[in-house]
Amino acid sequence: MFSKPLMLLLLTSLSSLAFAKEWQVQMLNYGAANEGGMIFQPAYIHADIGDTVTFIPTHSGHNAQSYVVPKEAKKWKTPLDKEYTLRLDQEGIHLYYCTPHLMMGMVGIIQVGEAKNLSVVQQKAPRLRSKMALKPARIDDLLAMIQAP
Ligand SMILES: [Cu+2]
Repeated sequence: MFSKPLMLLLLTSLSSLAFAKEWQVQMLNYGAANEGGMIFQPAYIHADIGDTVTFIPTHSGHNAQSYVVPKEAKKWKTPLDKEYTLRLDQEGIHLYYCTPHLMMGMVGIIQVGEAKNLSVVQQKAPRLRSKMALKPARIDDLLAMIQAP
């Protein structure tokens, strides 16, 4: 049998390596009854470093494009109507939108670990919000879900 400290060590390394979570975000023409049209689902994710997020083109005509990314992360843009997997290797917040449907309020947030770039997100969000002719309150709701330290 393993000693207790060794067991703890094994469990710790397993939880950080083997159990990286694979998130999925559906790109939809309509959400639940009270959510309205053109929506990412889920629109807010709190992930850990090492997790992945795959954008699924459940309905056609959508993509996802970063607006703010964590400090050391690269900007990203998924091709229209194609599945795309994003690896989350930097801590902080990704604020993103659907290029064709920003005007209709199609935005999302991925928080990776701690919200290290929260001040940048708060500073840049109003400009994105000003382009949301429909459902601008969606971005307020998402910003309110961010878990700050
Ligand atoms: Cu869209």
